[in-house]
Amino acid sequence: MKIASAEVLVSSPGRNFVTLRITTDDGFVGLGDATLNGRELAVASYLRDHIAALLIGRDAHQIEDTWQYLYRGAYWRRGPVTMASIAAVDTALWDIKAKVAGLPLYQLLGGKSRVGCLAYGHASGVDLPELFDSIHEHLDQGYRAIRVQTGIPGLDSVYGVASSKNAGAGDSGVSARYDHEPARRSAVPVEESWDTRAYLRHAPTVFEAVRNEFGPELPLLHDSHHRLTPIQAAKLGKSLEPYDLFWLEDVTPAENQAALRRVREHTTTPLAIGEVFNTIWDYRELFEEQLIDYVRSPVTHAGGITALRRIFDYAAVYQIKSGVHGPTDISPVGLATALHLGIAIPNFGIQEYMKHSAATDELFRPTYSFDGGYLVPGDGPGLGVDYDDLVADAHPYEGAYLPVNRLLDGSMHDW
Ligand code: GCO
Ligand code: MG
Repeated sequence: MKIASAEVLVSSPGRNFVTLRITTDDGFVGLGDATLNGRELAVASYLRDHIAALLIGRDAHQIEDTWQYLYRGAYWRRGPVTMASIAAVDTALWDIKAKVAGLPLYQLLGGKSRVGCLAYGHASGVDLPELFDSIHEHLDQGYRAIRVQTGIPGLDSVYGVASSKNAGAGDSGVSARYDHEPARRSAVPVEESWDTRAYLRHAPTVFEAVRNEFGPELPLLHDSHHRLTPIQAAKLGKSLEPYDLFWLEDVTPAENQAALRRVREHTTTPLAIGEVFNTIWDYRELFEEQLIDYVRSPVTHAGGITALRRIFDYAAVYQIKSGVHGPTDISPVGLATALHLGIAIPNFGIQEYMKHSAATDELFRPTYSFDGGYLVPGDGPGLGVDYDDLVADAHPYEGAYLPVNRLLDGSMHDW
């Protein structure tokens, strides 16, 4: 079974998605997500200009060999553009293999290990009343685990927080309160401001209020988006201990993994990291020294199913679990892939889940379901996701950027 075509599809049903569609000579079709938020066209070019032609005529069944061919063969290893491109090829080939077998993809990964993948949603508000409303909305929608982000007194807008008072703000370029809102379109990134001391003072008061209102049971998560130094992160982890977080995410910048050693020395708050990591090598120190509790890499940016499964197996040796990145800038193809993997692996932890817009679901027609707090992949052959060209034609690419962040004196900061 040979690969006959590899098409790179860029569409924008509210936000931009890059999708690879591989078709075999006997007519099987597989999809892979290659979306890199704010840098989409770089991946589209890598796939179109440097990979597509290499795939034609290859045996579609040889997934591992194709992965090695693209990774080792490029010489220029790692990086989000390369690894998102390889991920899309890998995922599309797994989709095809499962369709040929007539099985949902998770069956090829060992079958179900659980009834569903526990999901967490994004609740946020500029102040406590708005935050509480948002948590209630999420609970009403069935969520059983909640990420909590709020505004900080003195700052106009904060990453991951959106509300009626501050429409449009959101960490992935969409409103976190109303997940289905479109990406912010602008010729240049929106600028936000940041004050770490105000944040460190405010965060524990928010979690105290949330625990008082919602009780001790509800799993709560929080994302610091790489903004702290190790000692600040240690202080935050310690100050949040009484509120029993499920995890504290991305406390320090991802480049320096050793920073987490300092954080770990000081706090028992569980740590999650990895949404911007793209290979198994990024985790070596973190796993072997048991510095983290959850792996955040998405299939889309970490080289596909072949590579992420290896990362999870390595993590399992150290009792570290999955916590796959799943904001709306991961397409339904990427989310479906995470669910097939998540339902099969032994060390599943939790899955991030923000609902996509209606237009996005119309385009990709995902068959996964969300019920009682759990996400379950579709039971048809393959990934259970489609691509409707007619719908895509109505939603052409439009440039959109993630925000940037400055300290109050104007210095650029991690956002
Ligand atoms: C999360 C993330 C995202 C990222 C976004 C960047 O935990 O969901 O921090 O929202 O900011 O995916 O494109
Ligand atoms: Mg995050």
